[in-house]
Amino acid sequence: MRILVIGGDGYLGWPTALHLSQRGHEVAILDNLVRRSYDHELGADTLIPIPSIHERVRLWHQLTGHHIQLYIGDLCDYTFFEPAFKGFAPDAVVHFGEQRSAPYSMIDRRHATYTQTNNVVGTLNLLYAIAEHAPDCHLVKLGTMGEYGTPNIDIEEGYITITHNGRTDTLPFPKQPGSFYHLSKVHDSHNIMFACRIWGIRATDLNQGVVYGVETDATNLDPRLLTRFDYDAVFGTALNRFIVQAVCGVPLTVYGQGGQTRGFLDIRDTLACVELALLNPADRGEFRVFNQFTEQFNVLQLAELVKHAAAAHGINAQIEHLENPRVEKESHYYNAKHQKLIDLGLQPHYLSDTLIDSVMHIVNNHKHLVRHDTIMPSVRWRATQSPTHS
Ligand code: NAD
Ligand code: USQ
Repeated sequence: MRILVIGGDGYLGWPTALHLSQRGHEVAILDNLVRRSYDHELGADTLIPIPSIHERVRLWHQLTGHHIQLYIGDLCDYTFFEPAFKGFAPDAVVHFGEQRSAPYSMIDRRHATYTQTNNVVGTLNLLYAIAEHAPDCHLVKLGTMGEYGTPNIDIEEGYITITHNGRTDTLPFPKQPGSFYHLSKVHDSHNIMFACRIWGIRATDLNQGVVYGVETDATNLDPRLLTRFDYDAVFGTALNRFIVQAVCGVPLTVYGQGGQTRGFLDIRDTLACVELALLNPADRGEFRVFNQFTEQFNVLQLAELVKHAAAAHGINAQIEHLENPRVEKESHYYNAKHQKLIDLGLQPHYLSDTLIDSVMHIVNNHKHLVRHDTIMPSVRWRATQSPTHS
């Protein structure tokens, strides 16, 4: 297949592009490298240094003989994107290319509007390009489990069958997202569903949980191929952050009671799920939703798992309950279905001490690069006193 990976310079996009290239697909990466600019803005950096995207692709070619084509530019700029899309003529597109941090979207008005404009307009451009130039192309879009929020009922995979006043219908599952970022994903889902209905596009929305881990088969071929690793309070995600904190002797930053339950998955399973979606495409006109995670944990359980794994290395990690900077339920019912990818053949990598150990090992090798001032949360959901200041 000819597969365009949008956002292929990011945490998940880069290893996915390598994985698909290794499997013999013709892969192109399209990215405007804005993720690297967020780091400059925030004074943060990936813990694992990453070469430029041109260097990465050159190295991949040297090591494996596989060529990855590069398109550097903005998905939101249709004068750039349309010719790039037509030139590559993909059979499938994997769309990772969005601003993906909830705290970043909550910094102020400017960051909220940037996030929603970037994400919603980018996806709309992609939908138009598919409809106009490659109507058979399969869109595999990275959504998020956070679209659903934490309702007091089981979460289904995309749709729920409801009987109301004696009539029954199958409708999109209700959405109660927890940040302007998560809301951008909800808007995307509605736009994609509508495009499938009116233009007959085929699309799979992968409502992914929180990803942890670093290494994949392809990136392990050479240390310079490793993907980025974020641990700062804006872009770092829970488990990755806790591991860095344990290695650095900083208390693990559990927000509030830590009862917030989420779906989690190993980065290797992200790659496997995307590949399964690509190999089993949606039908024309179908908007398919898969819940993409393998296990549920609450935040305190995760911190305790890290504390336990750290003890085996002689580290006495402390857990600190910080005042929660977010507005979210800290104790709630959570039972999300995640059967469809298993039915397609997913064999999950469950979270284990071995995985935590291997991430700890990599983190330890880069410990001297940790920027301690980026660890504590600074973005607060309710912080805005005067919404006109930005
Ligand atoms: P990331 O920020 O590391 O990568 C995103 C990439 O997209 C970056 O390289 C960035 O430069 C690029 N990009 C952003 N806007 C663009 C634009 N307008 N044009 C071109 N390129 C653009 O994020 P990630 O962690 O790899 O996540 C990828 C996707 O998966 C996101 O859509 C995210 O919402 C989703 N997701 C991530 C996680 C997670 O835990 N990391 C969990 C669930 C869902
Ligand atoms: N949390 C802590 N301490 C920390 C960091 C986070 O207690 O130091 C808590 C948060 O309050 C939240 C939970 O851990 O309850 C998850 O937070 P996170 O930062 O790990 O993940 P989140 O903000 O939900 O976002 C990440 C990705 C996003 C993706 C989402 C999947 O950044 O792109 O969409 O995971 S999901 O959570 O299923 O919506």
